[in-house]
Amino acid sequence: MNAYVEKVLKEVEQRNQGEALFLQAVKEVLESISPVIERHKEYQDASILERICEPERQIIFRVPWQDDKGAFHVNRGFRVQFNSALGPYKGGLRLHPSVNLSTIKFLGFEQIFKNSLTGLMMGGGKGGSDFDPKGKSDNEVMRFCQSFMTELCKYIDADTDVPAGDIGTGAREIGYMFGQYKRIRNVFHGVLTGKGLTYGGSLARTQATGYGVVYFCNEMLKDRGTSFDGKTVVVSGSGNVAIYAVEKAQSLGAKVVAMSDSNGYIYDKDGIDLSIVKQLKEVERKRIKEYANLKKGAVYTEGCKGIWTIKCDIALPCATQNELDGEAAKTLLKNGVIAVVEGANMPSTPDAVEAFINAKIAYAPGKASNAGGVATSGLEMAQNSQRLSWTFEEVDNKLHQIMINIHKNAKEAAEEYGTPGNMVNGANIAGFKKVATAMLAHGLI
Ligand code: NDP
Ligand code: 2IT
Repeated sequence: MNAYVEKVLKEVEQRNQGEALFLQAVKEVLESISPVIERHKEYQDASILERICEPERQIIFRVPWQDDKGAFHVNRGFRVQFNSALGPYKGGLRLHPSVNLSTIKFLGFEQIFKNSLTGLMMGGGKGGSDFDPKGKSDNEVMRFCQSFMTELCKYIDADTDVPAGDIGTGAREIGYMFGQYKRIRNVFHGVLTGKGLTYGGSLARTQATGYGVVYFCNEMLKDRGTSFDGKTVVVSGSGNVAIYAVEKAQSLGAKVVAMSDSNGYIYDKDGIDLSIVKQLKEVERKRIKEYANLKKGAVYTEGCKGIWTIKCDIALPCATQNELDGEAAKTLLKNGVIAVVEGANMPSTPDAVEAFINAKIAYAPGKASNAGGVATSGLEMAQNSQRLSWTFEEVDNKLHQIMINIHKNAKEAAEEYGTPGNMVNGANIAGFKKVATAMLAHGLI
């Protein structure tokens, strides 16, 4: 590693002690871009790395709310406005009990490079809370979302910072948050994306992340002279990203045999019936376990990590960070996996990533392959600014083209810097260069 990059990494580790996820994300990016720093002395002279690793602004706030029995609760809210070199801060809001500052900083940091890769004008940010929407009534979720937005609305705006969904934040939560923002600020504009279709949402945003993952994977398969047709696929998770990755993979002729949630996984040798999963997860908010009661021949196994022991050609991790470790990677490779393309953010541990790269399979990091979600959020912002709505086909075609471009740019950057086929390096380098160039142009800020 370049000496300046190493020095910055040490400083970042020193200043952010205990923030394991954030440090994992920073280390990967800095290692990848080391050869760029060697070639571009101007980045070091302008302390670009020190600046890019420090969020522009971090907001942490109290979120008090009342449950249905009248008891008081307090959660912690976060919004990390990481980098605005390319546009308004943009990134989702995660609602999950595991959320802390390190989680949000890792996601916000990744988002800078992901948003840059989309080619749209979006900076990087992320937010959320340690609130757990699971098991809460609609009214409890509404009161939480209203309280969360009562504070957050002071810091966001359609041209400043535009949050969206992520784990635990879907159409219901975005609706409550949008309502409260509009009520307090007395403006109706595209301050959030992932909105409902009746009040400014974009067609195809719901599908975008999952479809984008499959579009991206398809480009990698094409390069290797193959396709989804007839392939056996395993998709972890059963939320927004997982469901629409399965839908698109099936439409391209793949057989998806497994999905999961945080409790366990289902194996359906005949191919997953997605309509059952949608009903269970999108409508009834039930556990994936129920699938085995509804579909003959399907088997449920407790514990989600076992999903990677199922033999498959293509694995799409679409649940959460570090869900696929070195051991799981070894098992997948032993079973003959040809592609691992990430729908989640940082789902593979560093050991797993190394194993995939060494094995020279088609491996894509989330910041490239799941960028279709935020890209389509960017398209939602564009439609809101125009006060127009595009058709499903129009948005889907743009999404498809964006994924093709990201694949091409990451692939070319990997080649340019001497590591052909390494999409981790390619994505980090291509994403970084654009942000760094803009930061240089803006002077010392
Ligand atoms: P959802 O909340 O819709 O679904 C999350 C899924 O992952 C659920 O099946 C959930 O199971 C599972 N999951 C969550 N946490 C864990 C955990 N700790 N261990 C095992 N499984 C877990 O979220 P999304 O589908 O939106 O997000 C999935 C991933 O994709 C995340 O990494 C997110 O950051 C990323 N992403 C999302 C985008 C979007 O547009 N929504 C865009 C780009 C990336 P359970 O219900 O049991 O918790
Ligand atoms: O991780 C992500 O890119 C998202 N959760 C989507 C962010 C967005 O602004 O649509």
